Amino acid sequence: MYSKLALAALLLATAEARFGQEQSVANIISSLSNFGNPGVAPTLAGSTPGVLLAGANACDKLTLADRIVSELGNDKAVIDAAKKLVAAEKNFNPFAVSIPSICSDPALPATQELRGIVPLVDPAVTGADVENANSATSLTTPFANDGLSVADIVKANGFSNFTAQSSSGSTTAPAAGNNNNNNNNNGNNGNNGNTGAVTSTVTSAAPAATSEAADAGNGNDNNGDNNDNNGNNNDDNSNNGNDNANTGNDNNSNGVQKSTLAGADFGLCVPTMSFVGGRGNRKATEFTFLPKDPLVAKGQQEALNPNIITNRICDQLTNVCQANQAAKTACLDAKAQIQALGTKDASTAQKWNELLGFAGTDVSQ
Ligand SMILES: *[C@@H]1O[C@H](CO)[C@@H](O)[C@H](O)[C@H]1NC(C)=O
Ligand SMILES: CC(=O)N[C@H]1CO[C@H](CO)[C@@H](O)[C@@H]1O
Repeated sequence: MYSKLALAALLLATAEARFGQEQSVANIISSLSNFGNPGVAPTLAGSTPGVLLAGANACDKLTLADRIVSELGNDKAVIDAAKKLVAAEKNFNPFAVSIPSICSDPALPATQELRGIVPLVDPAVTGADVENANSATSLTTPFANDGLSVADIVKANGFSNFTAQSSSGSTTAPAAGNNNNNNNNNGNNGNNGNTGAVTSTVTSAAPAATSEAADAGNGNDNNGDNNDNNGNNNDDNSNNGNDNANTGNDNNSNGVQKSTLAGADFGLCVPTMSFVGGRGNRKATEFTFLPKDPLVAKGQQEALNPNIITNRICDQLTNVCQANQAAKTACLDAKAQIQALGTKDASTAQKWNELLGFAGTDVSQ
């Protein structure tokens, strides 16, 4: 058991190390504040991490790169920043899939200066050395791209170990490597139910949204099962391209940590809360509450009063998370309990997380 935990912790550490790049691209975009209307560059920068998360569509970052140029202009600094986004690595949940997804929409990116650039991929993926060298080259010397999607260009230049994803979200597994797997088509429909069972320890939202040790304890055993199912889905895609398989895939691959509450699906979000000292310009001894998941926290100031944050989290379940009714009901119930409790310390955040099925989440970061 210990070694399993240690392994999960190691995998998380690796996954977390890779999350930093989302923020580094966001920083590059936010440095463009001299361009466009006031406030536009920070808004675009704020949208950047979201399109690089495991749950995002692979085409979203290309659409955002186009927007950066259309809203901030085509000064070289803007183009260079948008290129970095096109070339950026998009996360994937290593517990759910073993290969990245790349956009297969030939219309994207629309901006000519951004075309012919291919993305970085996780160095752990077989073939990544070729792709990552290509990505670096493409920033200065774009590849031939006429009528081609980024996925086409990537493939034409020697890397095919990825899932092609259209703007609408449907996916096609790579042709290579799956040809022997026709038998896996049977039973594919059974995979559609995975949402409830997935207990991935990696949240696509951010490293801060995950509690390493405790999550590892919760989710470990199920991870293996999910990996197997995902394998089947991919194989089925390559053979049939059928829609049922794709639906199943979407549910499995969003990579968001699931609640242990039966029936509660928090959708794209992990609704946990932290209690941290020294946030913003506060003294190190002044502790505040904040949602851990950046998607939930977006636009929210840290608060001394936990009820502000619980209220926000419950609102966000409808606004951005696509949570189900059971999750929303659990949230309102937990909100009332926290209010009744009246405490304002780490135990308050811990209690909240526990009430929503994320017991053991590290509230200190
Ligand atoms: C794709 O990469 C994964 C992860 O490294 C590896 O397990 C798999 O064998 C690779 N597939 C092909 C066809 O190279
Ligand atoms: C079985 C299952 O949970 N399917 C869901 C997959 O995701 C879609 C879109 O979010 C839902 O509509 C399905 O119910």
